[in-house]
Amino acid sequence: MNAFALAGAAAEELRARASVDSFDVAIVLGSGWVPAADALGGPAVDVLVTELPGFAPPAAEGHAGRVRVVEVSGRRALVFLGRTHLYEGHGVDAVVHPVRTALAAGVTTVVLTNAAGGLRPEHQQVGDPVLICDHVNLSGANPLTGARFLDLTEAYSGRLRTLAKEADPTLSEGVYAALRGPTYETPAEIRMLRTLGADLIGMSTVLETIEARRGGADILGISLVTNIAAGLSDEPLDHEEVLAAGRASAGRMGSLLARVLAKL
Ligand code: 6GU
Repeated sequence: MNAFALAGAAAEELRARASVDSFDVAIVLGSGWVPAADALGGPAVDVLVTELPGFAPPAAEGHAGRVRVVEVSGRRALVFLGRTHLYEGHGVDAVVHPVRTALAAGVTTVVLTNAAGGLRPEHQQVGDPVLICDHVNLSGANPLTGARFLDLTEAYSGRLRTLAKEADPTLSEGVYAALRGPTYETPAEIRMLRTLGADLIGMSTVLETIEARRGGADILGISLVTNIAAGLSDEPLDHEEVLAAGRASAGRMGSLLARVLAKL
């Protein structure tokens, strides 16, 4: 089965499990955001990705590897708890499969969240959510390989960013740069990325954004600053710190998402 047929089959299975014809919005929760899922409320139906066609086996990490069907603020949402990263080695199709599945299930708005390193400690603090206004794709991959040109002038919807700022006026905006990982950057790479105009650094999101734009969805991207990048603080980086920042901010992130969905 080709990648799009697999996504269609996964969407069909989700429709059947949830007994609904269509969904309004997809939310992809990055590692820092999975603890926020419960703050979105319920009642919810959880489906293991291992029971859906085309999903890569989840990397062991908390309660990742599930898709939650839940109504939030009157919107039917598909919430992906965790994602597949390019560095896991399953390829680009596996990385964008949740987005393809959501599009096949009728979604027209995609909220992509991630845990990111902050490159501007002057005005970013650990635990801050930041709206992604643009990206730099340094992953070395692209889901449109083999296809043709796509405009990305406003990949992250200005309308949705305005809605998010109405929900939380303290939100700032930043440019998200994605590297392939899985190593964190060296201090020299961080200096390079600051020079390139990046404000946030991570290993996800950009390929999903490209695929969602291909499908015509509007995208809201939100990074949770979980650490200050290498060389900009005295702290060495470790993944546990990234997850802990997410846990500490779960309530705030969950209510931010619920308030944004109410405005869609
Ligand atoms: Cl500092 N770098 C990358 N590539 N990804 C991250 C990160 C840093 N912090 C959270 N995710």
